[in-house]
Amino acid sequence: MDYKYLTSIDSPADLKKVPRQDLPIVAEELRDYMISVIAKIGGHLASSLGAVELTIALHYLFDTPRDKIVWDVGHQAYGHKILTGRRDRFPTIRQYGGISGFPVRDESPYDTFNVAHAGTAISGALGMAVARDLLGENYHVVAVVGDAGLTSGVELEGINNLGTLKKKVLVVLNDNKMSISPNVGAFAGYLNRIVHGQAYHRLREEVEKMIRAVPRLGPRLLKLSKDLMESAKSMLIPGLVFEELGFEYLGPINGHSLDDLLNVLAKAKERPGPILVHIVTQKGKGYPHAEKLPIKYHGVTQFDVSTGAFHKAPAQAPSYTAVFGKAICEIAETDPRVVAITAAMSEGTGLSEFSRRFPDRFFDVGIAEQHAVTFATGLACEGMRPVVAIYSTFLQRAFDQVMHDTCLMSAPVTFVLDRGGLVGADGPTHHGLYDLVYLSALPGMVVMAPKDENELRHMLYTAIRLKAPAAIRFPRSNGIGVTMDADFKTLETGKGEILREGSDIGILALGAMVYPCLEAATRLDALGIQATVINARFMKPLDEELICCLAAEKQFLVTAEEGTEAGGFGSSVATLLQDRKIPASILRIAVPDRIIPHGAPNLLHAKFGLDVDGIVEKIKNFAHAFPARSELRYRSLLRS
Ligand SMILES: Cc1ncc(C[n+]2csc(CCOP(=O)(O)OP(=O)(O)O)c2C)c(N)n1
Repeated sequence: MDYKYLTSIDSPADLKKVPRQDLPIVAEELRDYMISVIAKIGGHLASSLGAVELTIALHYLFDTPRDKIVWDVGHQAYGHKILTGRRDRFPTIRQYGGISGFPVRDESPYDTFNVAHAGTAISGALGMAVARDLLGENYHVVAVVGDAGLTSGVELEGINNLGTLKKKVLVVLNDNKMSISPNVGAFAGYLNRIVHGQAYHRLREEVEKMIRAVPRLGPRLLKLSKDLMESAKSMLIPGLVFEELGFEYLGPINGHSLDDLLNVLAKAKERPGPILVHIVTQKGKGYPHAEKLPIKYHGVTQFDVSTGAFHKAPAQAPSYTAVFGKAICEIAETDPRVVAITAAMSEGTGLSEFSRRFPDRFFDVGIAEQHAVTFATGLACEGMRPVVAIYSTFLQRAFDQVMHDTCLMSAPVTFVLDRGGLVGADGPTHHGLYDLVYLSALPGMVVMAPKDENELRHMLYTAIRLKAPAAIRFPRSNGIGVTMDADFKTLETGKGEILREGSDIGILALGAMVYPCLEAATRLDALGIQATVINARFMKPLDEELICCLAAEKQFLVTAEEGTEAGGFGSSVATLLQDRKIPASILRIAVPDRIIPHGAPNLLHAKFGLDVDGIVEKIKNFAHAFPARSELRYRSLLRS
C-alpha cells in the first residue's frame, strides 16, 4: 500500500497537520503497516488494531508528551509507538536491541509509564495528576484501560482512590468485550448491559410485571409508570456505577468513529474532575482474520497476510504447557477434588481442555491473581485440591496471598508457574526469574522444577497429593521430546536424582538447566574435567545429604538455574554448605541480578552463559582459576 500520510508522520505534531476528515486514511495506513510488520516478526496484534482510532484521536487532540497518556498493559500501544517517532524502528519491536513491545520510559518521552502487567494505568495516572497539582503544573492525564484490565484489583483500587481525590484524570475505557479470551465476571456483565441498555429494559419489564398484577388499577398505573421510567432512564443508564463512584461518565460511544471520538474526548478534556469515557471497539478491527479469531491474533507468530495462516515451526516435542494441560485432565478424571483456576489465561496456561471437560471445576477469575490465590486457599481449606495456573511473572502480584493465606494455613494448593525463566520477546516485565526466590522464602512451601515434560507430569501428581503448598515452575518452551511414562509417580520430596557420575566436579542443575548441563558435562570430558550431574528437582527442600556429600567429594560445585542469581538456588546451596561448615567453592550459573532486556530466548541464554557453550566456558574458566583446589580441599578435610 502506498501511504499518503503515514511516512511523513514522525511525531504527533505531524499528525496534527492531517486534515481532520482525512484521519480515517491515517487509520487505514496505520493498520496496514502494523499488519505487514507483525506478520513478518510476530507480536501483539489484535488489541493494537482495535485501538487505532483511539490512538489517533488522543494524539490529535492532546498535547503529548506534555499531556500524559498512560496505557494499561501497553500491548495495544503499537499505533502509539508508530505515531510518536518510532515508525522506522517498529520492525525491530520485541527483538534483541530493538524497541520494546510495551511502553517504556527510557525509550521515548511519549511513554509515560512502564507497563505490561494489567491494572496499573489508573493508579499511575492518578499519581501523575497529584504530582501535577502539587507542583502547580497544568497538563492532562489520560489513562487508557481495557474492559478486562478494569476488573483487576489494582485498577479498582485506583478507581476507588480517584473517585474520592476527585483529580482531573480522563479514563478511557476501551471495551472490546475481550480479555485475551472473552472477558469474564460480573463487571464484564455490567459493561455489556450498559452497552445494550439492558439494565434499564430489565427494570422496566420488572416494574411493568408488578403493576399488571395490581387488579383494576393496572392499566392506568402502567401508563404512569411508563412516563416515570422514561424520565428516570438517564439515572438508570448508562454508567450509573461510575457516576456513583465519583466519575462523570460519557458513553458508550463507537470507538472506531474518529468523529465521535474527537467530539466526546474534546468535551471530556474540559471537565474538571475524574471522567470516564466508555468506548466500544472490536478487537482485531480492520484485519478480517483477527476480527474473526481475536484470541488467536492476540499475540501472533509470523503469518501470511493474505491467508492469515501462521507459519508453523517443524513438529517438535509438545510444550510444557500442553503436557500440563493434558496431565491435569488425567488426574482430575480420577480425583474429584481437583479444581483448576486461571486468572484470565486459560489458553496460555493450557487449561482450555480442562475447562471444556470439567466446567464445574474450572474457574477463570479474570485478571485477579490475588483473588485467585485466596479463593484457591478457601477451596483447599474445605477439602478440594486446587491447582492455580499462573505465569511466574503474574504470580508476583499475589505474593502476599501465597504467604498470608496459603502458607500460613499450610493449605494444599498447587501453584503451576508457566513461563518460569527467560521468556524472550516480552522482556523484563514478563521474565519469570524471581519465582524460585520468592516462593522458597515462604515457610512450608515445596518448590520444584522438572528437567523434562515427563517429570512435569510426576511433579504435578506429587504436588496434588502433598498435604502442603507446592509450586512447580517450568519454562516457556517445548519439552525435550522424552518418552512419557504411562503412569504417574510420586516423587520423594526433597530428593534429587544422580544422572551421571564423574570424579572431579559436581553440577547441581535445576529444571530447564539439567539437559544443557548434561551436554556440557559430555563436552567437559573431552577437556579432562569429569563431572557428576545431579537433577536437583527441588529448590525447596534441598536434598541436603546429596549436596553435602557432593561438596565434600568434589573439587568444586556448580549450580545452574534459569532464575535470578540473587537469593536463588545457588545461594541456597551456598548457605546450606556454610551452615554445615563444609568448605566448598561454588560456581553459580544463573541470570545476573539486573534488569534483563527482551530478545529471543536462545540469544539471551547465550548472552548470560546459560546455553551449553556458556556452561562449558564458565566451568572451564572456573577450573583454571583454582588449579590447586583439590589438594587444598583434601588438606582442609584432613584437618577437620
Ligand atoms: C496481571 C496480569 N495478568 C495477566 C496478564 C496477561 N494479559 C495480557 S493482555 C490481557 C487481556 C487484557 O484485556 P483488556 O484489558 O480488556 O485489553 P484488550 O487487550 O482487550 O485491549 C491479559 C489477561 C497481564 N498482562 N497482567
